[in-house]
Amino acid sequence: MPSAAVITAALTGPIATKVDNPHLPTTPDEIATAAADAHAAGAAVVHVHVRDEEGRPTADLEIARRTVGLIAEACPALVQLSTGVGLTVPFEARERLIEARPRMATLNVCSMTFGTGEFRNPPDGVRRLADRMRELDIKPELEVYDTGHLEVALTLHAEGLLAEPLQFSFVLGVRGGAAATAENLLAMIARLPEGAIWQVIAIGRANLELTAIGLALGGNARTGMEDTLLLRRGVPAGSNAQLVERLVSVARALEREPAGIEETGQRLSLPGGAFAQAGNP
Ligand code: KMH
Ligand code: ZN
Repeated sequence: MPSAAVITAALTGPIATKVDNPHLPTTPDEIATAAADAHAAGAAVVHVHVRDEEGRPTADLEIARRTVGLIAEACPALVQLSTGVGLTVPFEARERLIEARPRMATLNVCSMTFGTGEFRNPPDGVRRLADRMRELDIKPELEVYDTGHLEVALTLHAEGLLAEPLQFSFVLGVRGGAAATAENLLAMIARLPEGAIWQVIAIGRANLELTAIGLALGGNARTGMEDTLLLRRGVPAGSNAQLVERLVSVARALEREPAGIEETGQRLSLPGGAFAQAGNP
């Protein structure tokens, strides 16, 4: 029988603004409300970027702490804080964000060209961040934008910096990373170690198709206004919850029920159990 699919809602991201879509949540309160609605629609995990008062991506620890706390008050969804933050924020500020003590956080394993900018993830910094995540019992999601990044992640594992099960996001369609094609996805899946957990993050037009292919192949799935502002071609998303509802219906059509919090915690071997209080040191 096919397993349940862990659905992640990427609520905000670093790039879009309310001008692009007025429903984009940007303040801690808006993000917490969007998290609760996305959770009610079927998301077990919420992937969170925070913004400053001007709406710019920030690694401000106080804003992150407030946001993680408000989400924990609003719903039991597992909080995955982005340490990718945004291209304008230095790595050394980004890595401190995990001191806000989310249950999960992203670990971008390589530097790369990212669209017209640069995404800096230096090897020593990545190792330091992975080490600190282990110390704090924060589950890393390994962000892999190309096949070479996957090899670096496997090296980190071989060095003892990552606990099993390894959790991967295959990010496809960033200019500077692998293109959003089924062939690229299959090549990456073929290199996964036994027992690894994975999902597709497909940027742009191929978002829904590649997410569906990922689900059909046994992966988990992510949606949300970080990845797409459109419900379908020409139709802006009215909320993150609407995007989650759409993804849940795709998953169910493939006989993949959305995984609940407890099952997600077990599948990811989250330390402290699925319901350990988010935001607590
Ligand atoms: N925004 C995506 C390209 C992160 O936030 O650390 C990947 C992502 C990674 O969500
Ligand atoms: Zn992100």
